[in-house]
Amino acid sequence: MPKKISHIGIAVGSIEESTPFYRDVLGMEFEGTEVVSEQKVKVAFFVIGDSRIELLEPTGPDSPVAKFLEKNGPGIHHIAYEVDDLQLRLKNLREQGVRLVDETPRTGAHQTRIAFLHPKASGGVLTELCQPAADH
Ligand code: CMX
Repeated sequence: MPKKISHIGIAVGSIEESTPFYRDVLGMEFEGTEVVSEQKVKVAFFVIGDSRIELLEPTGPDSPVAKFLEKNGPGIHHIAYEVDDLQLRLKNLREQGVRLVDETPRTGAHQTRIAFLHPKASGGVLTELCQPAADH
């Protein structure tokens, strides 16, 4: 069973311009930014209970988030569930014939191991599974 919602990813054109809404209007704690080069995004995290809101800004025109923004404009991009057995889950999902974006885990923000399920597998919601780094 997934342990919790790790974060909700929101695609934005500019983290700088979007930050005041989350930090100042909603009053959430800003945790910092990080470039996730493997995913071609810059991310910013805001703490909400035991979860996060993750703002996603593309770092180049070939970023999946750039494509999303072009097609849909800013908005909710994905939901990430925290798990502690990512490899095993991917194996089980493959065996169930679930359409995956990532067959094997990749590196996400904070050195987490992540894998995406295709939005067509879940009725249109891009789904991420994420396993925290061992020393997290
Ligand atoms: N949520 C829901 N549906 C989405 C979606 C999203 N975020 N992104 C794409 N789709 C849908 C599209 O609307 C399209 O549907 P239709 O065929 O009905 O029009 C379909 O999926 C294919 O989309 P596309 O625009 O043609 O884009 P691609 O197939 O090239 O890529 C996807 C889609 C999901 C495979 C790609 O975006 C991907 O690999 N995503 C995972 C990686 C990622 O998003 N990284 C950024 C975040 C990293 C992080 O959080 O660290």
